[in-house]
Amino acid sequence: GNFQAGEDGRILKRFCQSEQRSLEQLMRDPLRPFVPAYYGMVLQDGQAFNQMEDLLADFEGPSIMDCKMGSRTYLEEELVKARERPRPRKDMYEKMVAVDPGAPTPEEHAQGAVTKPRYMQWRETASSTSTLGFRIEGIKKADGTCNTNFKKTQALEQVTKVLEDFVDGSRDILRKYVTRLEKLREALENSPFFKTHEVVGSSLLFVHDHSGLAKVWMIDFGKTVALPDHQTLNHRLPWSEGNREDGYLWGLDNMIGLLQGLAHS
Ligand code: 4IP
Ligand code: MN
Repeated sequence: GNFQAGEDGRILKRFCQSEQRSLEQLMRDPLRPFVPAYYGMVLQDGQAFNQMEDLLADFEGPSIMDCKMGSRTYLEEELVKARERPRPRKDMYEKMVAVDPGAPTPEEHAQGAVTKPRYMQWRETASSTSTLGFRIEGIKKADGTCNTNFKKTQALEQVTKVLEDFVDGSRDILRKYVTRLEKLREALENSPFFKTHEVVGSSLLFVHDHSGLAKVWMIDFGKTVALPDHQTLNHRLPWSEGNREDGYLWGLDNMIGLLQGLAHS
């Protein structure tokens, strides 16, 4: 797996250069309160890991949700690579057919394979990534139930129901999540790091427990990359190839609106 037990209050995640670069810079950015504290690279049995804060440490029997943010989930460079030298992926074809046997084109069925951007774009449109700028990836609740079967959770009503179930209808928890997300949005809008980085494939980790503690953090920076000098992103504009927009804030606006609606319903 990607993770290994760390020291008390810390976790070890398989080393990734872009994640390290991002976490190092985020430690000196207004976003610092919204990302796991970074403790540097460590070697264990010849394997490299990024050591970071265990975000679950302060919770008692937490309920956890992972939402992948943004309207695009692959890097532009992957699109270029796939165009120059298409690499048919059988594993991705199989993941696609398992969810929707009708999704591949006749050519793709004949090949038994799809390219990575094709798979990633299909995932975006089958889920709420394309329509809302975020998607639910997984939920583990305090009662022990676990669900990662959200690949076709797309419609607003479906997403809403999942969020409501995640908090067991608690207005108190919803209000705390909204407050935290509004502070995150403010930090994002004031963050030099965010302005100058394409943030793709990054998630928001929602955690709450029965004591009423509810927090959200940004995690997963493996596909967060710096823009060329002097280029900045708006994070709300639609993506078109070359502009590198990621739709992160568009997705966050939608998420906050949805949770606010639930909190006041
Ligand atoms: C996965 O698809 C995720 O999109 C991964 O993204 C991606 O890893 C995988 O690509 C892809 O197979 P499913 O979630 O539908 O299984 P993330 O890590 O952001 O969740 P990358 O490499 O893009 O980070 P491959 O090429 O690693 O298989
Ligand atoms: Mn990844």
